[in-house]
Amino acid sequence: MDGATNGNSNGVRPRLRDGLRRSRTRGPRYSALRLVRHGLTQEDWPLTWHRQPMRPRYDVVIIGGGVHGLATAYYLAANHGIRDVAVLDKSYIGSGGSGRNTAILRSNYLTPEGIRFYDRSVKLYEHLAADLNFNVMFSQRGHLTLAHNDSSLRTMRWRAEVNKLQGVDSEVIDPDEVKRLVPYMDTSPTTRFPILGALYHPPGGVIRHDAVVWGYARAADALGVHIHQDTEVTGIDVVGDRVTGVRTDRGEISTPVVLNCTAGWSTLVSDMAGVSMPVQTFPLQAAVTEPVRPFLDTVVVSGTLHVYVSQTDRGELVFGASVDPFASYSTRGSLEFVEGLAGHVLELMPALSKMRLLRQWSGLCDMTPDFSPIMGVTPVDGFLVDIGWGTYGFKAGPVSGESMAELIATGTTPEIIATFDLARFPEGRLVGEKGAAAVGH
Ligand code: PYC
Repeated sequence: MDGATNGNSNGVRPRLRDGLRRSRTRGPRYSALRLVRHGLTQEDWPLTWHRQPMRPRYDVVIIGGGVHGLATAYYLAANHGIRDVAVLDKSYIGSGGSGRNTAILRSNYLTPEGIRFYDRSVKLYEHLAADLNFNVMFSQRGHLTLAHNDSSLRTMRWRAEVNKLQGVDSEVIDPDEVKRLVPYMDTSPTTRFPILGALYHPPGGVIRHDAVVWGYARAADALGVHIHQDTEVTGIDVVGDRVTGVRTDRGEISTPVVLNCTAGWSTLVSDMAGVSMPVQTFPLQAAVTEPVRPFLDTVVVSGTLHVYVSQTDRGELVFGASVDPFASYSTRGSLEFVEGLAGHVLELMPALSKMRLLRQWSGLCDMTPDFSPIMGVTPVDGFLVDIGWGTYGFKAGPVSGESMAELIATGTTPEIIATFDLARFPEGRLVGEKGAAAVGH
């Protein structure tokens, strides 16, 4: 595998390397002292990121201003000194999957490759607030995946063993221990779906997803990256087998490197470069309740009941389910979802029957055949992808950004993402992660 330029070293990498500067230029730092000063002087805070004029040329153009696109831009600038980078989003940053997911982080996957990859992401998330000087509110409160039958208990044991071998903290616990962690859970053996045990993953938790997007945007902007919101890509120019630029509704940009970091529209964007992807897009719905006093310390997932729930710092319960059972680009909520969700939540925690839902929403999930992403080079030189993120994209933002930035800067695919290449589909090297998806699909 040859890296960013797909084996073609004609110009892109040397030029990018020429611009390599390692200093980590930062904008004004947030600190308690600044907070007091701003309070006293009533000065305006500086803009978190800036609206820049669009240049006719960039070294790298990233399509998609979610966590993956912004993290890639940040690591290109911070780790490799590549700052002539544009991030384009057809709407506002974080308006896609990054602002619509249920913000669960974990690394308790099934395959060694998947576990190592998501574990690196959790590690980067652990230090993100300090790295970005932005409070991303990562709360490592533990993550429980319930098993309601023998076959899921067997999968939990399998995952626990592979996790341990990879150095990731996971173990199977019994219903009494589940009850200790979640006192409101109905763990009695007479329920319709009795809990036989659970995979407990202490490093898992939740984060403030918008803060992650804003933190990466602020840090990338401070390093010279241009973030262009409301800028829709309408075409990708390919000459011979090499990318030469993108067309947008605000004009054309020439560039030797285009990275598709879109979720939900990844096939449409890849089609523009003439690269077809084994991806189908499904809506995924979620909902949030009114706030109540804190009572749920862990993240709870039930694959059998197709539900996951966590409590925010404000006290709301955040719920999600499996993807809708039909491919679609619709982001409308449905009554069927809310009815099914409520029934399933009450199977687990009957005491919640009086809680009221506040809001529901939906996002788009690009599902691949093996429930693993597609990352790396494509048959078009300079056209790279970081797509196929199903229902697990947000948790992979930092590691994806770090590795895609390395690929672009060095031209070599980092080992940690090598297994997620596009070529695995024709070559039959699938990385089956369905058994570790949050819920059944
Ligand atoms: O994979 O942890 C997960 C997840 C949570 C919600 C959707 N996917």
